[in-house]
Amino acid sequence: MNPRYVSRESVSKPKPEALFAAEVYRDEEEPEPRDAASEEIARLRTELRGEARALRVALSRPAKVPAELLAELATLRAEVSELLAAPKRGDAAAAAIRARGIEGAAASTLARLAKESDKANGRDKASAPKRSPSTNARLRAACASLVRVAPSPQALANEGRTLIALVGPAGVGKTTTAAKLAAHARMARRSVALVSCDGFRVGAMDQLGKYAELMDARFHTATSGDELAEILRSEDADVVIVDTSGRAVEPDATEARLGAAELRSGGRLGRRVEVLLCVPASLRAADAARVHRDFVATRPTALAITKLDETDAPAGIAHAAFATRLPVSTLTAGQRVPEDIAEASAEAIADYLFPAAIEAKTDR
Ligand SMILES: Nc1nc2c(ncn2[C@@H]2O[C@H](COP(=O)(O)OP(=O)(O)OP(=O)(O)O)[C@@H](O)[C@H]2O)c(=O)[nH]1
Ligand SMILES: [Mg+2]
Repeated sequence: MNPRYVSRESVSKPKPEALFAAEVYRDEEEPEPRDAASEEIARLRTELRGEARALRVALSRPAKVPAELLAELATLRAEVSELLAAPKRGDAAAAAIRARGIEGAAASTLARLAKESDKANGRDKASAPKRSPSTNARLRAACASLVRVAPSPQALANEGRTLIALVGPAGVGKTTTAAKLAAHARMARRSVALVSCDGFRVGAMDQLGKYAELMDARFHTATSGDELAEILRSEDADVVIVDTSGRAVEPDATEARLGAAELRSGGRLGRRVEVLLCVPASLRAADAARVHRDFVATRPTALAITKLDETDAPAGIAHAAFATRLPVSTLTAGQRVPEDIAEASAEAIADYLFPAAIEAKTDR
């Protein structure tokens, strides 16, 4: 594990009510759509109108507005406003962002944040002249506004009773991350119970059961929401880790119970609940919103970015943070259990998205 990435000091506390840093939400008058973005804006607007109609219909019924719909609506709104503020081509920061594989509204947001820091710097210069930061430095600072960081469940598990659940698409590394977290908790002398909800894929329960055996952890399987709730209520291990299947979560799925008020409200479970939405570092912008929608029923609390070792341009960090508004708490970069896992930090995320090595290329 890289010791640079495990410092608790560099990890800021999450602010549940603030989805992004304040500057991301700055109100501004909508300029006229520019040619390059107008087609995409028109498409998103049509989609947004459709979502708004569906929302009105849902609101007119006594039933609650589905969380998936609200999540999608919020993403679409943010995408439209960011595309309206799309930067000009030829802008050095925009070119660097494209070169790192960051697309869509996440790219526009980063470019805008970098530009804003430019203006602020210009004002600074008038009063106290100093060398302006490089494009790379401005982009690294912009990353810190776009991608929030939350304390890792790895650290939280050492402090009190914790439930950590891993949700996300198939094959992204949920079970491996569960095993890494379990191993770290055992190394910190915490008692651990592993729970598998994955009765879908052949051998999935055995995979987690084998890890439980190796780590001297209790092991449970849950095939329904009721079974899962019962296990979570009765299990007294310090750390309970729930592994799930990689399918989109339907309301009657076992893992849908993770988002239920009976487990989440007012600490009724008697433990801190962390639901990690696992996404690959290579996640494309177009897929990030869908991943959020597919797993929002489990009410994720943070992102775990996996397979950072498999790409040189881990734009998925920016795409997932933008689409889900969740902070990043966990980074995994390899298959080794327990070594290849680290707590997220603003510095590590900036290093991945805009490494110092590209400074010379992006500098003005
Ligand atoms: N390179 C790399 N491989 C990883 C990482 N995390 C997991 N893997 C590998 O990815 C593959 C799938 O990992 P799993 O943990 O089984 O993924 P999963 O999300 O549980 O998969 P399903 O249960 O099928 O949805 C395995 O070969 C893991 O060793 C990582 O950070 N980097
Ligand atoms: Mg699995």
